[in-house]
Amino acid sequence: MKYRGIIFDLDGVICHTDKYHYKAWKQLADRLDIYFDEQINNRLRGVSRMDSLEIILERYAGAPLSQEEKVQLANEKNEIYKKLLMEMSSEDLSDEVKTTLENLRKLGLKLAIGSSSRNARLILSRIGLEDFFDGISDGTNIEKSKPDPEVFIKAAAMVNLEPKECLVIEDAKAGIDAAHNGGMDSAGIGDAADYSLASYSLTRFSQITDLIF
Ligand code: B16
Ligand code: MG
Repeated sequence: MKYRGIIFDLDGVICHTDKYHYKAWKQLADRLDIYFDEQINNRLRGVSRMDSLEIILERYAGAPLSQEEKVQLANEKNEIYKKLLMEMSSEDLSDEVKTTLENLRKLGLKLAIGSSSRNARLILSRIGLEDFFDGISDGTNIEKSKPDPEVFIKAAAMVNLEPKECLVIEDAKAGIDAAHNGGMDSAGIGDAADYSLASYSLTRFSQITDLIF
């Protein structure tokens, strides 16, 4: 086998939380009278919460905000987002993703999460995967967010593998950059499928199995 472990991004790869991020940021943006649309929301893919807020605030015309006020705004968005996550259930895990994960496990591969989200464990529990992965590296155990490779290097260490023994699956260009910066192969899916820095391009999640040998 070419790899001994697979590191999966969470949002946009294992499941889809974009619509909840969108609704929560939109509610905050409306309250602050900031223009926000789906196109701006797309720029938030894979980006940390505070960096996402900075993107939203590019169109803010009010008085300058202190760091403390920014943290409060990010918290406000997160509370709205967490309430929306309660709408998620095991039905938000597709049969294709579930079956592919089970097949990869049967091949003896270590399976880990490498997500920027500080809500990764909550999301995994909503979709019934809280105990499935061999390692979960997320926004709670990193100092630098993607495109820094820290989240993936820590995920590899959690499953006792060298980064180069792992394949990263990502839907965000920042995530493909992170894998590249960590010297890891990556497969782009969704928004990152056509990104030139990705080692492979996926049109379907189930194609991951074809990349192992
Ligand atoms: P949170 P991923 C990322 O997750 C999302 O794609 C991105 O939109 C979000 O801003 C980021 O997590 C932080 O999320 O506010 O929950 O900590 O794609 O890296 O799994
Ligand atoms: Mg993602």
